[in-house]
Amino acid sequence: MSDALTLQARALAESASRDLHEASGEAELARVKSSYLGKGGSISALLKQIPTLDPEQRRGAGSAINEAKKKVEALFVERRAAIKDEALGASAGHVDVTLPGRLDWQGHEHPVTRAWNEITDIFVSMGFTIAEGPEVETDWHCFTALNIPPGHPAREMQDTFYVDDNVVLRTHTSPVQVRTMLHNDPPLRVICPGVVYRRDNDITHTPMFHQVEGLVVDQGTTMAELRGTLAAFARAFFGPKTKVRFRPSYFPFTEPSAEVDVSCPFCEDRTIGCRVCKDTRWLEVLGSGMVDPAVFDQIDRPEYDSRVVQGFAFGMGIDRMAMLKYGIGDLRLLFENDQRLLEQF
Ligand code: 2NL
Repeated sequence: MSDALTLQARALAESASRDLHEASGEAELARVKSSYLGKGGSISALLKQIPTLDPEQRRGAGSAINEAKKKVEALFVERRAAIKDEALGASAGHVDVTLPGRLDWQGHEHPVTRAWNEITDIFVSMGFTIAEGPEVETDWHCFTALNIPPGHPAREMQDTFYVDDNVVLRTHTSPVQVRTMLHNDPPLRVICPGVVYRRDNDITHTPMFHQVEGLVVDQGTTMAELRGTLAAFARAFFGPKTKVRFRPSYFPFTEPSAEVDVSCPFCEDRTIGCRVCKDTRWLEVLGSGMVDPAVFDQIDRPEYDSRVVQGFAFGMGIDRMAMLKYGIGDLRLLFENDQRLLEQF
């Protein structure tokens, strides 16, 4: 009898070992374990028979059954760990297609780029063409051709970055218009957007900034055309209700010259406390004027005879236009590339 139980116990331990090995998931493993060691399990049934044995037979059979029980428990723990490892190993080599995808980073148009494009689009829609040119210029293209003679304050060292005695970083985009006149015949309608440099660095000035200049040359061009063109531009850029006013001014390259103000687009119904126009109701946005005949005289081509052609020209800071239109209060924000600013555009 005791020999029979001992043999049965060993046979059960062996079959349990096979069954546990074949079990493929944790749930099946638990079921196999229970079928041997659970309440109605086959090894448990053997244990229940121990009290029916003769006392001298109990010890041998008892230890054989206990050994079988321990073996099954140990195999179960070992196999459970192996199944977990298999599951991890399988997922490491595969893509979980149910995970949410990683989105591409979205870029943002810089407000200066946006203003640059809006301004040039408006003038292109009026029939202007776009011209660009070098940022490093000769003294002649940048100053002399524009009626700024040697000794004029605009070309003094504190304003201009000199590369050498005759070469400068352009302080405005006017040299592009000079180059355009040297290579193209009138009638001419051109705008020149670009980067310019001045030796200035404080709250309202950066040593590099952006400018758009425009030039029209034709026969019979008048101040009225200048006024109409710039008023139409201001309404297209700031909105149709925008009012414009022209104030007399001075530039070495235009005569007469006029400063253009637009009605403040931020304080339509407001009476006090406008941070943009400081309650003046007007914003200064453009410099302009009729091209000084002395500029045409510098262009050594019969097509630009100052007794035959007239022209008007204008210039504006793109950075300033961006600040005014998008309500950016501090110029330095445009040059810091802080994502929190850029993400708003
Ligand atoms: C301003 C004023 C201005 C011009 C630029 C110009 C160019 C040529 C001939 C005559 Cl080739 N004039 N440019 C004229 C008037 C004003 O700019 O406040 N700029 C930010």
